[in-house]
Amino acid sequence: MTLDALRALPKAELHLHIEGSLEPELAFSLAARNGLELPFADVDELRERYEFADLQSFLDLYYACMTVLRTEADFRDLALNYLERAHRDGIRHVEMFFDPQVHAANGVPVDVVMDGLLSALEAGLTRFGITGGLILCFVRDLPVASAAATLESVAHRTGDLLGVGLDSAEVGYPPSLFEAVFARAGELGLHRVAHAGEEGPAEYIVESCERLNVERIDHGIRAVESQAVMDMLVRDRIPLTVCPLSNVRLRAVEHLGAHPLRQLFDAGVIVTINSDDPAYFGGYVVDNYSALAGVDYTLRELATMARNSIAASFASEARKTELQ
Ligand code: ES4
Ligand code: ZN
Repeated sequence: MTLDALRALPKAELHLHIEGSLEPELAFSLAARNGLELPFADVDELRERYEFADLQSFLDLYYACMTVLRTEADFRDLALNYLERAHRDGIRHVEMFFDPQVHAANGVPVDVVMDGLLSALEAGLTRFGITGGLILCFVRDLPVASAAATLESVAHRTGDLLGVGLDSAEVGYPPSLFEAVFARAGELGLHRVAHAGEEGPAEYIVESCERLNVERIDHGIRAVESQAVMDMLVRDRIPLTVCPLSNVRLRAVEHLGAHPLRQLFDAGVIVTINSDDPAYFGGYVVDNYSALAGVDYTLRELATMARNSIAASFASEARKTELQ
């Protein structure tokens, strides 16, 4: 199966932390532009750190690199870089996560972040015809009150957001902590998604559905540990945004051949393929599709997952029809 065949499939990317698309070269050039020092000598030394033991060891590096993102132009350049790549890979629609609480801690107001990202999305639409939007993620290992305040700070501009999500360190931070915040997001007319069952237990997937009313689960791979959770995902048609290369790099899965995606797909769960943090995990969306082709997924199966990604997106029905 050729890369071109995989590129040609109309696809949506539904699980992308835009800060995770920060390549080392761009990180150093933004650091220089902003008069900041990164704690690495050069691009090669930074790349050498891309060896992770688990989610937390990745998050430590990810948050360190994010400190170079300071201005509206930084966020625009970051997202435009991603969109150019996405266009080459046949991505027609993208729903981008961002972490405003982390940027606020670096002194960057949420409006600056959103304006930069929205400006890139506008350019992506006119230049490449890529549709999409922003999903504001709450960092689950920060206080719930910080998440609530962040949501209120954007309540006047919910038209600039598709929805809210929940990310960062999972174990020990159950979804139920964020029940009131997600209820408020629902009142504001926002879509809701959450990372669950990446490193955390299958029970967090159920909790996200029942207490946070999420419409999709990000990762969700530990669902395979519970037949009841698998049955719920199939029955309620809850899509999963699976990130195969990410799971291998963060050692949630030993190797691609042992990835739970096969069980999920065969059981009839609506699965989609995504990159998560492509600069850090050795691949963008098409690299994920291609790696799966290398462990015996057929073009027909991969095409089903690509179609799932369009159907599971928050694009308008008219746009979905156009892309299917
Ligand atoms: C993340 Cl791979 C992953 N998991 C949870 N939170 C994240 N934030 C950025 N990448
Ligand atoms: Zn993620």
